[in-house]
Amino acid sequence: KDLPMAIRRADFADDFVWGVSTSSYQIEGAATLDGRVPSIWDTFSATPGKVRDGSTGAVACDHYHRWEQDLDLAQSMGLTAYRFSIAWPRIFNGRDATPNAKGLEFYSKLVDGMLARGLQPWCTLYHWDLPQTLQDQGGWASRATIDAFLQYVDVVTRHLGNRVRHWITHNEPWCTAMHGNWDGMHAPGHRSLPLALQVCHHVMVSHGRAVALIRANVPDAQVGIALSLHPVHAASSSAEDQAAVQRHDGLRNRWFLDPLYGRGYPAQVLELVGDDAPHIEAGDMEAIAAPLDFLGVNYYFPEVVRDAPEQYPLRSAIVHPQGRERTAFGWEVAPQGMVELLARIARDYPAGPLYITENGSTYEDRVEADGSINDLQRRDYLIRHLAAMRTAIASGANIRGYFAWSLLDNFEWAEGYLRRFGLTYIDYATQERTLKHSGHWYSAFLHGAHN
Ligand code: GBH
Repeated sequence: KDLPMAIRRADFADDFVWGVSTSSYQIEGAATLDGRVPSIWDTFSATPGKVRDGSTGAVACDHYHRWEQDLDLAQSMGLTAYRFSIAWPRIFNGRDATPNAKGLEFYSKLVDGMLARGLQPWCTLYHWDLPQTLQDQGGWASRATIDAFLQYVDVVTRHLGNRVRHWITHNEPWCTAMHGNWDGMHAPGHRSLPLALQVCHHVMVSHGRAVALIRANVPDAQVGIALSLHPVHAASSSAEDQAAVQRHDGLRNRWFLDPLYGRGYPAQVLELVGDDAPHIEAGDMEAIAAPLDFLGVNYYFPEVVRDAPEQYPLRSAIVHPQGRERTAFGWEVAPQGMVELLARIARDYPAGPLYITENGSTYEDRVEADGSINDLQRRDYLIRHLAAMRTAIASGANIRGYFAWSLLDNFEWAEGYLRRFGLTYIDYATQERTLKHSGHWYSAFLHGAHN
């Protein structure tokens, strides 16, 4: 297959990690099987008005039953790694101290399946599916959830630690905290800034304490966290808009990066939020700053902001300038933003190895008469972001791997099944999987085809 741009796998290091990412609630389905209890996403998605097409993840891609086929597909693409997440509600029901053996068995089989296919397992411990029973006891707003998380992490890492070396504690704490509790777009759907900041703090403490626990349980562990980071740009060159960028960046990016690297929460944001700041206990900030083996960066798009004095607390507002290339979601397509973001992390933080743990796009895929799936825009998005990564590496960024979001079309949270991010098309009526043009391109790239 001809590649439309001169980029080759050989442009990257031999041991560069080439992966795809998925998450449990978005693909597994089998929501009531083998002892799985409801998660906050089962509750939220079943609440009218929360998910745009009224759908839930009850069936999703039925990956729980079709995982062998899905891993076969990943292997056939020539991938070297597979990032997945564990559904906490398959392991603990939020009441009993004993884990659910059937849940552990599923992930044990899944991991063995990856290893048998030459796929390095990258395990995310929390990709948003909190057991509903724990939410009923206060969820992440309660410190008790930190302890429950550690108990879950302990069991999972003891069970899989002899086969899984790469661990990601949390996926995108910003989304867990802010979409879940500030704008209410995600489960559990609250709308309170102080609540969101407290949740955020507990999630970050649970991250830091999990790092130590994983190291204790897994010989030779590589532990990191996956943050959703955005370059932040000013709507204009005015001094006011430039200052708004600093404030916005403070909560979007530095709120996570600064404490992870031992600098505490940014003073500027603490001042802006005043009494809405989280309650912090002795030792918390030290816990959050536990040294990491790598940082996972989920990169999708830059944000453009303007000064907006009426907006609490950041006095900034996101704007959507006309005339820019965008995906069907309205997210700006900006490969250069990834270069900028990676350079900024390397400049401002002692971050060590970086991995792009997610990057991807949603478009209206065209099903052609011959059954092939035409997604040339997604293919170009992928190529241009790989080229951007090559540029970033050439200028010194320590990037060791790339995970495309996502292997499969899946349950896209508040958008339900309306948004497809997969390199593989899912016909939800039949659960048939068809590699899209983008997936064929990635596969050809990985198999060393070149133009
Ligand atoms: C990732 O989050 C998730 O990890 C993954 O599960 C998800 O499927 C994937 O992205 C694709 O969405 O400006 O109103 O559109 C991406 C994080 C989610 C953060 C959307 C910014 C902005 C909402 N982003 N959010 S809006």
